Amino acid sequence: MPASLSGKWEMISNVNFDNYMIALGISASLRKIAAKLTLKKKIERQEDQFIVKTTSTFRNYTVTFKVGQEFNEFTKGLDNRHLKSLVRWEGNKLICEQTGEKKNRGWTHWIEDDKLHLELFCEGQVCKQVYKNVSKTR
Ligand code: ECB
Repeated sequence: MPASLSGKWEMISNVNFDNYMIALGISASLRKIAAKLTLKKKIERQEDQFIVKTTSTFRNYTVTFKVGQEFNEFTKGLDNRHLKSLVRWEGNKLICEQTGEKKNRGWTHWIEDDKLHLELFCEGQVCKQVYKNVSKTR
């Protein structure tokens, strides 16, 4: 059973995504497309280094970081902003703070009941997504 964030995941719920995208300033036409997507995550971890790939039939987004080490993030294909991002552990939650033009922006990942949970937040809006594990087991 998946006890870590690593593996392949597929979205099974997505709450308040539209308001999160509005907070990011995403256009109505793009939000309409994005709202219909079933997002997938592939998370790879080597000690303190993570690679998080978010994929869909429309666009993909990859971020690579080391826990505790600030990095420059460019949200290419999302809201296309330049951020200073920093990821840390808080208990079993992996928390990213994304500093830039938008206030109170970031995300939190954790495992609960063998599901990958994600909160995406921006300027007071919180989008809550849950992913089921689709890693091949053999
Ligand atoms: C990669 C799929 C993007 C599909 C939506 C395309 C356009 C809408 C523009 C912006 C919407 C904002 C976010 C899209 C939602 C998910 C993309 C990744 C969110 C994220 O920051 O995930 C973190 C935590 O897993 C790792 O990058």
